[in-house]
Amino acid sequence: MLNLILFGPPGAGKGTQAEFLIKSFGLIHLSTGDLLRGEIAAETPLGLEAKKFMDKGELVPDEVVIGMINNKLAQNTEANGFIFDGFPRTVAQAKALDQLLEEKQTPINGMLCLEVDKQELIDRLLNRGKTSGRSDDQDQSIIENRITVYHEKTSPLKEYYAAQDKHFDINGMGTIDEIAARLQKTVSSF
Ligand code: B4P
Repeated sequence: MLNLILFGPPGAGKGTQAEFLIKSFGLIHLSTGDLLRGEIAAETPLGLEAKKFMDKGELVPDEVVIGMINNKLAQNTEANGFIFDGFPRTVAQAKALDQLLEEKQTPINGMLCLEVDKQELIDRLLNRGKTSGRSDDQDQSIIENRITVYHEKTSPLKEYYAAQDKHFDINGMGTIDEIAARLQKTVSSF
């Protein structure tokens, strides 16, 4: 059983690199961003609520996101492990995840934090916004708010996982293949 967290600011390459890790290690991908966008596309009450926050670049309330992850874990009891992409994003979410995994006796093995310069993040997201249709990628002020929210609410999680000896910084600058190789090397050591 291997449980990994892919961590980093918006545009750091979490979704991109998750695809490589899933193939290499046979894990189930749980991206809260993708799950929320699925709820929005299906126009569910949860999606309509989440959209109000996502359109402004704010975090969706913890209880909404934790409930969604809880459901997905319950639906995948036979999995080899999970890659949590974009989750947890607050200390409350991290504590809830630890509790859910403790019940299954399958703790997090490592939290992999992709480090990328701010201007590179903005360039990547504006570039994706040209084709993705994601409104949160099309406006520089919303992107900058997402990066600010990351520094205020999400980056303190590095200390949370460092205290458990589970925090690993990965250089997220360079080509997608170069970064995938760095991640692969770290995960192979677990
Ligand atoms: P997410 O969907 O998680 O979006 P993200 O942070 O932008 O990361 P993503 O994985 O999509 O992008 P990537 O860096 O791979 O979250 C969106 C919103 O949902 C949040 O703002 C929040 O409102 C809400 N939300 C999600 N989870 C939540 C939670 N747990 N709690 C509360 N709210 C939550 O890639 C970005 C771009 O860079 C892509 O176009 C990619 O092709 C490109 N790229 C990647 N690597 C590259 C490289 N090496 N070189 C050049 N380009 C690269």
